[in-house]
Amino acid sequence: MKKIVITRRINPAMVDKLKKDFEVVVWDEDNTPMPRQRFLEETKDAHGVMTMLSDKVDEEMLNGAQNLKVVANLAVGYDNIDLEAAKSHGVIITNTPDVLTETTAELAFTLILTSARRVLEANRELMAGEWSGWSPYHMAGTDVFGKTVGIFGMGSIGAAFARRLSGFRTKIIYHNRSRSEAADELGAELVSFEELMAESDFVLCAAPLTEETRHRFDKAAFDKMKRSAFFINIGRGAHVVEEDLAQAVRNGDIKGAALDVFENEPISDAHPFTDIPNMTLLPHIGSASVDTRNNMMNLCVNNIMEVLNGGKPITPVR
Ligand code: 8YV
Repeated sequence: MKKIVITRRINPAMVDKLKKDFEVVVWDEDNTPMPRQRFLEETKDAHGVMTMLSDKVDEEMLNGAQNLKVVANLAVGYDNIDLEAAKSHGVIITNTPDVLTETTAELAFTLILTSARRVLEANRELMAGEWSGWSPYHMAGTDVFGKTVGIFGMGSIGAAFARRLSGFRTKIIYHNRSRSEAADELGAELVSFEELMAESDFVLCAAPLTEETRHRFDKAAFDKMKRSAFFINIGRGAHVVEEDLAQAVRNGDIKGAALDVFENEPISDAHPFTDIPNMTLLPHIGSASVDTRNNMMNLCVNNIMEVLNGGKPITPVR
């Protein structure tokens, strides 16, 4: 029987589906990944693997996994995977595009409004019993309507986010490797990185991580932003030089930031971001709705089954 390794607890119905035809090993501890050593051990004789972000699929792992045919990554991003190495070992990599687009755009929208309207600060004040009364500027935030929103990375998530802005009468500008048809339809304007940073009241980073975008948001980039502007990141933490962002927010060079992703996840309460009040921080939950996570798992399971049954992957990474 071919063996499949799954590095997290997933929907049991999907494990049962796989168990009909395969031997399945699941790391069944909630919220913790299969430890690296165990991952290397278990994948030695595996034919298929379902991974998440923190599982590194690299030369070391691939060298040890001689039977491996397919790795299904439970994410649209695949920066945890060495694609070149996978190719040279003849291993197919799949991801989960499309099924998470709308859910992730909703989280981006949640972040923009939460930070603009100081929702977490206001909630913390109330919960701490510190709401002492009403005054005109008490917890006064920033309007989103009528502002300029800049999107870095106009892929499907960036476009789904931009579509949601239509009721807010915002001007939308974007920076992308190439012109986007979806953005054109929304009347969004393609601009340089410098223009994006300088003109936006809200900058949303929704790009996949590449070597060109790694640490793109550094001091020089934040220095270009308006002092009244917000930075929002739902892409990858490594787009940002975190120290530079912390400084920019602390010094008041920008108004605030909202982040769902960090360079080294998970972060703890010792991370410098956690004592900055005008930072909205979430534990990488962009695609975390039950429906979407089920759809993502289902797509991974189907990709693995297709490949191991001699068919073609449904959503291969190219
Ligand atoms: C994943 C994500 O759920 O799809 C991505 O790239 O960042 C999230 O949707 C997360 O990475 C877990 O693998």
